Amino acid sequence: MTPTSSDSAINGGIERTLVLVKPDGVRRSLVGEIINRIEAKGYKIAELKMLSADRGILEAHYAEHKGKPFYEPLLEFMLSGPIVALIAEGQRVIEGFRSLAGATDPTVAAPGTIRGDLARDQGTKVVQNLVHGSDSAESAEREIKIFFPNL
Ligand code: DAT
Ligand code: MG
Repeated sequence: MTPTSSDSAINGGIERTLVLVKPDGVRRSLVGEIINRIEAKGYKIAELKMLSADRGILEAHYAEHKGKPFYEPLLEFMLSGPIVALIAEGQRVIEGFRSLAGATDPTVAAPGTIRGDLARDQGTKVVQNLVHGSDSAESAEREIKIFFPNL
């Protein structure tokens, strides 16, 4: 089909979201499974890296949770091993990845979701739920800058 000027409208509204595969996902060798679900849904992986986060990066990333009972356990957990940071891209990907990830609490996350299928309560102070996904356009912009400062 010959491209027409209307294609730019059809293909418009492309968003980017920050996804993290948390240390539990890397330890359990679920990086491929998680990336596969993002790609199978039709989103593009625009950037991808493995890193060991430092405390400063995590304090910036999780600033909204400072002072909550699970804040220190959350930082400790996120420091407990390497993570994978990626930018997923596509129309409504921010909302779409949150839907793929499922509810924060893996016990009640719907089957079919990453958390619902692959995670469960481990009896820890912080919920270990395999993935992070930005929750709004503002969060995505802020979080992408934290993990990909050179973009
Ligand atoms: P989400 O990751 O679904 O956006 P969030 O931003 O509210 O959830 O919390 C960040 C992480 O902190 C979450 O993935 C797991 C952990 N967490 C959240 N609420 C918690 C709670 N009540 N008890 C223990 N851990 C919690
Ligand atoms: Mg959140």
